[in-house]
Amino acid sequence: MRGKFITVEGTEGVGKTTNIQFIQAWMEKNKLAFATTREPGGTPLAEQVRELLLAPREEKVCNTAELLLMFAARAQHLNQVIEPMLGEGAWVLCDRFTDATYAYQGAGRNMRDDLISELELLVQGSLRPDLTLILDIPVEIGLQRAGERSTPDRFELERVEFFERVRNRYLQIAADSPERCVIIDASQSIEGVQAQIEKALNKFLENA
Ligand code: Z5A
Repeated sequence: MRGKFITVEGTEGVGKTTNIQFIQAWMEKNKLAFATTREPGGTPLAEQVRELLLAPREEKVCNTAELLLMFAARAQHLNQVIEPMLGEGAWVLCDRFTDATYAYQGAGRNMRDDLISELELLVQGSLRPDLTLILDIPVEIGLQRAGERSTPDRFELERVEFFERVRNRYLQIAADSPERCVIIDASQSIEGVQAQIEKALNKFLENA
């Protein structure tokens, strides 16, 4: 049987990394074969593209180049990791996927949704996540959390308004796809956030 594809999304510092560890433990507890991966990245080539995308640089990266690099990394990741794992029956847990492109390149960079959906069709065909957990938090809190943790990458150097647009798009995606997306209130304590995640995962597993 084909595996399930679960993605975790949200704005900066929302706690994806922290909670992906919790989801891994939940999968082990439920004896599910799974692989954890991330975007951009997930293969040696795609990780190199990630480095290109995240490194702060003096040269302005044009929006089209950024969008194409995201989908180039995704094409490789799908071909080398995601599709084979799902085909073997493993669940795939992915830190960000195409919802991030609609949120960051679409809403953040003001790129047209129809261009993104054409690339989505080219690269993914009909593949979409089975479940997407959208961790939601006021932008200032997320940026504060992320800032305390590491030096900013090229995206984290953006203004607050950029991340407000990203956050609003994620909320819109959740409203448009309620059968796939669950919003998690990530402003709560780590225990509170993980209780919400566990509830969503248990419900998904019951129906899987
Ligand atoms: N990007 C894009 O533009 N288009 C695309 O299509 C894709 C990506 C796929 C890299 O993503 C960048 O790529 C991203 C969008 C762009 N922009 N940036 N930057 P990334 O996912 O690798 O990077 P990130 O969003 O910055 O994630 P992050 O910095 O790794 O943050 P996080 O994983 O969400 O947070 P965390 O490390 O788990 O937590 C941050 C801190 O908060 C840490 O100290 C925790 O201990 C703490 N924390 C976590 N939860 C809590 C709670 N509940 N209470 C208190 N403190 C907490």
